[in-house]
Amino acid sequence: CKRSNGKVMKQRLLVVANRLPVSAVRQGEDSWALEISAGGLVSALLGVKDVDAKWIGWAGVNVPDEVGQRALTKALAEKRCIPVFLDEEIVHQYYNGYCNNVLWPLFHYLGLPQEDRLATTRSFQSQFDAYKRANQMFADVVNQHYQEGDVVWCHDYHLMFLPKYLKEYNSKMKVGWFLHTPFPSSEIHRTLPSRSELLRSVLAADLVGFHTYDYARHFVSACTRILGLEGTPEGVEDQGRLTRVAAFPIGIDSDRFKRALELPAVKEHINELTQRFADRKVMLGVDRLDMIKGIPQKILAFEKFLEENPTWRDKVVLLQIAVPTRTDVPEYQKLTSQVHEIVGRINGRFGTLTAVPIHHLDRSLDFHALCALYAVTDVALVTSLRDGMNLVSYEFVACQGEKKGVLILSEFAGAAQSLGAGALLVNPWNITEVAASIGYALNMPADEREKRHRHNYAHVTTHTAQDWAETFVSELNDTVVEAQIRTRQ
Ligand code: ADQ
Repeated sequence: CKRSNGKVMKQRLLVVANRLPVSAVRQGEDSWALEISAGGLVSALLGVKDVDAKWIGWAGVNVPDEVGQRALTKALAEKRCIPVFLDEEIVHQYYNGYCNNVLWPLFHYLGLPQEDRLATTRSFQSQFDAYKRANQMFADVVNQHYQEGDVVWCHDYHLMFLPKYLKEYNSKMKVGWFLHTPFPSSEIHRTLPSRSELLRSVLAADLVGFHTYDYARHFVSACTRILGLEGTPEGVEDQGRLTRVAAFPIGIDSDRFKRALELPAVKEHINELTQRFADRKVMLGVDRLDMIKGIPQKILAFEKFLEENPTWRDKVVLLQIAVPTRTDVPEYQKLTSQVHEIVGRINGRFGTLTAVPIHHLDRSLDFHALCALYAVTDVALVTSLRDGMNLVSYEFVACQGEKKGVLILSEFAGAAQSLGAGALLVNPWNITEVAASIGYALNMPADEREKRHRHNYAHVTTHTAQDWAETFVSELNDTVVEAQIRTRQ
């Protein structure tokens, strides 16, 4: 808190992310319906004490006309949100192109785009240029709303140029950047044509944060190997200026889940599900339908388990809830058909006239339905091929106070570093190993389940999203910006 004219002022925080935490639907020429999405980041920041947060980002809609833009800006202001308007072409090149087709797969070790290599290579440059242009547009909006003393927290791989552009506007601005995905090994990062520019731009920040110590280490190695800078235990040094680099593992708002489980409607839903699956053990997968989530591998492992354990075939069911994302991208359409094909084959092979082993839903569930599902699950399967953290594993643990189910967790999810002692860790590529872990989990004695659950539950309920945000913001406040160092010298 700061004092101004005797009044205690809250620290102002500008949170900049590609997407605002709202969905906006146009109702008329100058009216908009807004719904705030209560995601992890929103509740994390609501819980941070003495901070007055504002959001800056794209509202997810194309608004070409000024009347619409003015009306949306006004409506968003009531939700403490400030829009960045991106046109369709920029969204195509920057968001679908450079962010989702280049950086996202690369940071998850899936390499640079393979198909149509020549065309892709030619469009690399235009996508990269659009990426920089979009970052500049975000920087312009931040700069318009920045007041002295504000701290600016930039989020994710969409905005790697933002720290550089902000510091160019104002070297005194306090800027933090946090990556929600993994940061890959420097050997992977160095394949990227724009590897150096991206690193240098991020280094303009005062504080750079990752989910795990490994990602932070990869980033520092990339800076030392690719840029020839010096890595120190504190971060990266360039000509006497230190960029602090550290791990800040995210968490969830575990109380929100606990409260939901107490609601009569949720309890009723839990009872219904318990009766519906009374004669079966319930296994659960909840993922965005994305290649990094390892959904085909998970389903194939379940098939192998059924193949090798005929006595379990009518005693277990896998509920796989997969929200479609990026549905206009051909790779994602292919993944959807692949998953449908495998599920169909397995249900045809092991189903009966009255029951199937896999229930696959291509959709999102509302929060209360999700909590009820987590609560009735015996074994959760999180088999991401790579995942920055993976909050589904945390959410499952938070809802298992009574049941004490087992978490099977990919060793390539950041969550493996925090929930590893309680979960059964697996290599998701090794279908034989995952199938064996399913068997182990389903047969696990109650005392072992209890012990493993206790470990994870203690972690999830004490390392919350609020703690994460508070730690990041307080560490950002503690960094000394370059401009201040210069004035002191
Ligand atoms: P995501 O890749 O989106 O996030 P994750 O951390 O698992 O992955 O979060 C997904 C969220 O969406 C969870 O809150 C989950 O409940 C919800 N969700 C998923 N499927 C759903 C469904 N079918 N219905 C309803 N809700 C569903 C990125 C990174 C992660 C990192 C987070 C936070 O990829 O690694 O953990 O950011 O930093």
